[in-house]
Amino acid sequence: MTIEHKDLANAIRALAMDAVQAANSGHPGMPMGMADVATVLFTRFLKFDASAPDWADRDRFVLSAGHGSMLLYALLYLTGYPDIDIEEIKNFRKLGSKTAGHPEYGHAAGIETTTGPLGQGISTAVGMSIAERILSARFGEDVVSHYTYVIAGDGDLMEGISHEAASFAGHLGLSRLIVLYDDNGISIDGSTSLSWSDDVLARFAAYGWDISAVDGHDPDAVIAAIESAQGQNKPSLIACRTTIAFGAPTKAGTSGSHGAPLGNDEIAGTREAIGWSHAPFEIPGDVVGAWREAGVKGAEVRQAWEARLAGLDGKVRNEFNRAISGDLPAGWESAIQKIKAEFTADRPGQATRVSSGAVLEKLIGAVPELIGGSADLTGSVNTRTSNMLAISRDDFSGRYIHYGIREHGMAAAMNGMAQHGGVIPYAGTFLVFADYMRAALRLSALMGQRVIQVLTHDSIGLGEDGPTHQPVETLASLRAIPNLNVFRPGDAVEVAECWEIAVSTATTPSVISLTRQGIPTLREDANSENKCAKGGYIISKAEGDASVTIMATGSEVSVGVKAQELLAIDGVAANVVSMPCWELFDAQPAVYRASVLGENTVKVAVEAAVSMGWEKYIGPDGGFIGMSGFGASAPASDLFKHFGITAEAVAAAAKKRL
Ligand SMILES: Cc1ncc(C[n+]2csc(CCOP(=O)(O)OP(=O)(O)O)c2C)c(N)n1
Repeated sequence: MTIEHKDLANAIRALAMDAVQAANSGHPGMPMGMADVATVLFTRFLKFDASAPDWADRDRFVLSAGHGSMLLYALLYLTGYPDIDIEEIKNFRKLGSKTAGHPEYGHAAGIETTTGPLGQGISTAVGMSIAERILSARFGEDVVSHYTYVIAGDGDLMEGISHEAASFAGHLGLSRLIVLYDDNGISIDGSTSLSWSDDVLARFAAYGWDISAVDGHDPDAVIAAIESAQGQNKPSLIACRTTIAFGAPTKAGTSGSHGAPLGNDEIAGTREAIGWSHAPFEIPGDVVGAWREAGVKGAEVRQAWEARLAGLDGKVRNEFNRAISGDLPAGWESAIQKIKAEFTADRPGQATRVSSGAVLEKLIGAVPELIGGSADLTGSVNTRTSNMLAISRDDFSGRYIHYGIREHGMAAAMNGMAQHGGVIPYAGTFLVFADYMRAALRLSALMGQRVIQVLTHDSIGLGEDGPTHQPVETLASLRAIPNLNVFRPGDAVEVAECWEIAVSTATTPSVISLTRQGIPTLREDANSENKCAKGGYIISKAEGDASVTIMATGSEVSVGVKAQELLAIDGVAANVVSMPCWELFDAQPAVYRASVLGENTVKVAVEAAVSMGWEKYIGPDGGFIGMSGFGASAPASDLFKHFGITAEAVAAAAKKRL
């Protein structure tokens, strides 16, 4: 029997409805509606080899409408990806299975990104597409030339982040980004007309995208649309008009099929309607066979690519392999050593954002895969070094990205760049605007991506811009995110050390929180030991046995050192602990932590932020000097006095407890 398109698509439909029914949970509608489009994409266009899921020049496929995860799991099973067998499909959404509720990044080979929060997937894909262009400019079209395909739903395109991301993709003319929009007019509450009347095609055309609309159940129309999209010099949106839960006799076209099992009667009716008589989880051998052919088709293309890679100049090839693997260039740390030595010799009294710029001046030359950027605050966050050229739609050979005022889109794009591999993205904005990127930053942490956020103007110390710009709760809220290293370096040397950790930490994102205002250099030593790597350490030791431990981060470390001097005058010995990264400190052995914090000392913490979290270090009886509400607009030095964040206050808090 010849296998037709309809048989291939129906295999997806059957697996989706049966797996959701067995799990008694999940979203059958979207996979059933988009089965035709996905079949066309995976059998005709997507460049992949199921036996080599990590092949560097594969096309990327992002399921932005991640609730339709059964679509992806069915595709991975049918095309023969090693991680997903029929047992995994049967165990959909069960504890410990690879087929989790939303396709979680890293859970199984073939899953490019997790897209639970709507809008993130399409925005992440923009970053993947940027990375592809950057690497292509660096290593040549022969070894880097692939598409990024996205399936996105109404929900993705309603979310604000998709506006930022699509606008930026249009600006950069990302011609290898092709979005297949599941235009089914249905979301959870019912018809999308309840809340949405956008002209989506006109919107994307206005962003500078190529647009088209097709019947998503007509494979020939989908084929023609993708072929046309591939030839454009801009990103493409193909609106695929589909029926959610296509084939279901009463639930097709209704929101009832969006996120609940169809039920046994409806499933039986669907089997009849689509002409699929096989038992649940039974896919006829010839249908699986036809799908598996699609899964191996890319092997030849991959081998041809491997031959091209092998033909490259040895140095270039090694460099390509190194960058893609995520390993850093040999000897890159000497850039950090050099700048640490300069800082300890010059002892600058500058803002840590300025020190960060000086670190980058050295680092950019040493680590060619670092790609910088900012959300329109380049001069304030010091992320662009003197030699960096900006990337533009005509030239991706630069190393700097002007993301525009799109913090959320920027953070998502950075996730995509990191996931793509071959580049390490860092970018800056003000710390208080971390809230604008939070959902994407949470995913950086969840997915374990090496992205580095340079977040400056990190306290009332920014001064006159006032409380709208002065973060008080932001550090605490970022520290609450698991697997995110929040660095707040206390002087220039610590800035260099925190950068060293951030660049070399492959599976944890970093926030580097930096001051606007000048602060003194405290560290005397410039050897190769990275003291910040332990998260916290005694930066200034008391003479004699300490009865007080003062803990601080960032600009308040020098406040702590002054308080130490005041206490010494009164005969009180205090150690000052700099705690640039709580997460790293908490990961140290208990003995180390105790040796730093002191066993029976009075504890006082000082940080120009709210106290939340400090309890774990200062205990119920310790002192905290910081903020308890929002800031105010005034010169920084007046604000520190006004809010009582002074050495005198720290010393008094310590003495009160002795
Ligand atoms: C940021 C975010 N908000 C809300 C949700 C919950 N949610 C999951 S799917 C969905 C509706 C999506 O509608 P659509 O994209 O049209 O999908 P379809 O109904 O076609 O499957 C919602 C609100 C989410 N996953 N992410």
